[in-house]
This record gives sequence, structure tokens and C-alpha cells, in this order.
Amino acid sequence: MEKDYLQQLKEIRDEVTRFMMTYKFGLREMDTKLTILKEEFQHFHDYNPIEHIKSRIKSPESILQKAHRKNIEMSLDSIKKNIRDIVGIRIVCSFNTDIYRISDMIQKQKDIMLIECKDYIKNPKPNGYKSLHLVLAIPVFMSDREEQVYVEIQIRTVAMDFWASLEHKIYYKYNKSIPDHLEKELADAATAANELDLRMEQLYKEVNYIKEHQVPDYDENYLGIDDVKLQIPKHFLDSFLKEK
Ligand code: 0O2
Repeated sequence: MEKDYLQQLKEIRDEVTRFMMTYKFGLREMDTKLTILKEEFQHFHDYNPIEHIKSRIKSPESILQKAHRKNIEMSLDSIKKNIRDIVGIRIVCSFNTDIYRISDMIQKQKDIMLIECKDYIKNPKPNGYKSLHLVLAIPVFMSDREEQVYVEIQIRTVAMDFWASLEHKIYYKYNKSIPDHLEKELADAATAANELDLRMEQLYKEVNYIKEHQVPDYDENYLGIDDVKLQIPKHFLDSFLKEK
């Protein structure tokens, strides 16, 4: 009898370990994809839209707490289906446009399936929260099977992230009921963060415009074609024009 009980416990432990491992592998797959995007972008576009990435896997305890809180049946199948943020990745970018660019690049990958998209940038939460949330399913190949793993990705700018981290701290400090005056301050701060995002992006566009239209330095005896440093001797062009 005791042996049966121990055997059962061991089976449950193995099942939970296997369950958690699939999420660990799912996170690794997604990490690799993001690293490739980041490095390739930096190399070929001379620009990196990703400032930083943070990720976490929910602990078994907080998965169970969430299941309990949301009235989800306590089985691994049901948890897998209903709790979609066991793997959470947060991508912080410089500008608003980067958010959608990264989201498109991720969604275009053939083995990734978009399960849900919540756009809290186009439709911010009443408290001012802004971020793009994607729930994706990605395949994980193991020795004997393939599993689809849900991954939640939050994409936001540095300013949105700054605001959200502070709001998160205040929310928990006041036990999920923020005093009215702080709520108002937070809403104002969200507006300021949004303005900062718009101004920074505008500045960036202007700097880019100047860079693109800059006349390169050249020797007065040479004519520069573009900033690829291809230059033509001026006398060569003069004689060419005279002949015409
Ligand atoms: P943590 O500690 O960051 O993981 P659900 O995911 O089912 O619980 P919901 O509301 O359907 O709930 O999901 P949604 O809207 O996609 O938001 C989930 C996550 O987004 C939260 O996870 C937060 O990380 C973030 N988020 C959503 N709203 C806010 C907000 O008003 N302020 C801040 N700071 N973050 C927000 P968790 O599990 O709540 O927290």
C-alpha cells in the first residue's frame, strides 16, 4: 500500500517535471528566435530595435495559485490550455514603431501561431497601461513527441516599461487598491510617458533624415556620388560634359 502511494507520488513528480520542462524548452526556442532577430537587425540595418529582453517561467506554486484564483480545473491539461503566461517574455524597444515591427517579424515565422493579441497601445487600459501582448504557440520537439507551448510576449517602449514597473510596485504596495490621488498621478505620468515616446520618435526621425540627406565630405577635385565613398575625379566629368 505504502509502495503504491510512493509510486504514485513519483509519477506525479515526473509528470510535473516533464510539464515544466516543456516550458523551459519553449522559452529557449523563443529566446533563440529573438537573439537571431536582434543580431541580424543590428548587422544589416545598423540599428537595434530591441533595447532589452526579460523573461521568466512561472513557478509551480504561482501556477497553482493562478489556477485556483481563476477557478481552473486542477489538471495539467486544463492548466496548459487555460494559463497562457507560464512563459512570459518582455521585449523593451526604443520606439513605438519598433513594437509593431518586432511583432510582425515574430508573427511571420512559419512555426509560430498567433493565439491572441491584445493591443493596449491602441486601446490603453483606463489606468494608462500601454503594451502589446501576444500569446503565441510554438512547437517544442522532444525525444518522443512534439508539443505546442504557449508563450506570452509583452512588447513595449522604455517609457511604457518604466511606467508599468512603477505602477506594478504601487499596485502591490497598496494591496491592489491604489488611493485615488495616486491613480490620478499615475494617469498623468502615463500621458507624460506617451508624450516622451512621441517626441523621442520624432527626434529620431529628424536625425535619420539629416543622416540620409547629408552631403558627404569630398576632395574638391572629386565628385562624391553617395556616402558609399565612391568618388569620381572632377576633371573626368568636366571633359565628359564638354564632349556632349
Ligand atoms: P505579472 O507579475 O507581471 O506576471 P491573466 O493574464 O489571465 O491573469 P489578463 O488581464 O487577461 O489576465 O491578462 P493581460 O491583460 O494580458 O495582462 C497580463 C499581464 O499584463 C500582467 O500579468 C502584467 O504583467 C501586465 N499588465 C496588465 N495590466 C497591467 C496594468 O494595469 N499594470 C501593469 N503594471 N501591468 C499590467 P500579471 O500576472 O498580472 O502580473
